[in-house]
Amino acid sequence: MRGRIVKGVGGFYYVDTDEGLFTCRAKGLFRHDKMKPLVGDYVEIDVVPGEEMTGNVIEIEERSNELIRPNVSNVDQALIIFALARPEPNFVTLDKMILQYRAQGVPVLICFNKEDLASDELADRVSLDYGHCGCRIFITSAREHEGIDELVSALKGKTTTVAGPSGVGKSTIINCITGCDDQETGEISEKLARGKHTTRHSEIIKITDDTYIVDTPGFGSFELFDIRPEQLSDHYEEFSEHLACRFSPCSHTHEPDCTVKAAVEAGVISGLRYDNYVYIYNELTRSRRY
Ligand SMILES: Nc1nc2c(ncn2[C@@H]2O[C@H](COP(=O)(O)OP(=O)(O)OP(=O)(O)O)[C@@H](O)[C@H]2O)c(=O)[nH]1
Ligand SMILES: [Mg+2]
Ligand SMILES: [Zn+2]
Repeated sequence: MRGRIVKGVGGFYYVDTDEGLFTCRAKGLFRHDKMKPLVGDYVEIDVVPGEEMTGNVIEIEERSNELIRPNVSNVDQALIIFALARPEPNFVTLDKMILQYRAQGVPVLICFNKEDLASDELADRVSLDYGHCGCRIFITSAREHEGIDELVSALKGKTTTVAGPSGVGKSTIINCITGCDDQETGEISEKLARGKHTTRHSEIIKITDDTYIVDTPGFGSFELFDIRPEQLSDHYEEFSEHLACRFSPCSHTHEPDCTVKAAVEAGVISGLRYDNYVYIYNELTRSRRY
């Protein structure tokens, strides 16, 4: 029987099939070729006779892609969710996430949630700063059900994984979309204004027959890998029209007659995005020395 792994916990894989949800093991079959079943995998299962809704995963179909963070497969796009407040957004982390997915060829949507807790100025500013980064932007309040309909229409017919720090409202937004309270959500810690890592395992939720969203655990920090500093600017959509620098290659950090820097000074490229670019560039350059 064919199905899709919707969740994996403690060696068990929950496989959604036409006949319902089967609890499966993988029986060490994949240890030889080091292929671990992932949430998102389409698989073939053998039903265990005489036991209720139990099976074994015997084959994993070829993946269209495999994300590292979160570790899920066969996704069409990533929905990065940040809160405008509680927790405060870290834009360097956001930019690293955008870079990581773009480098993997995964289209990115960005959702700034908790609009109800933020000033209009902040919502406007992030819309401007991220308006040209090549990702669609959504401003939402899951609490007040604002902006959710636009988000839903961007998910149609696709498998979307959410990603973002703990406590930004990933599970709350999914509950808002499905209209159920199935995903567990957790209050922000009062003292630190941080999430408490409420979601522990990635899980696919079916919105309609061909629309899926993956709830994922939030993270504390996010580090880039597999991007060389000299490739970094390739992933900045807003730089692409301003690449007539005197030096080639140009790192766009210190060289004279850099047209990227000129565009920043003219206010055409967001200063926030550019400053974060320089920060990330320097970080990648430093880490390469060791
Ligand atoms: N004010 C406000 N609070 C929100 C909003 N969305 C979510 N919250 C609250 O933020 C807290 C964290 O929400 P969760 O949905 O658990 O966050 P999460 O991103 O899934 O967190 P992890 O599972 O830990 O990664 C909960 O108390 C939610 O009620 C919003 O739009 N506005
Ligand atoms: Mg959650
Ligand atoms: Zn330059």
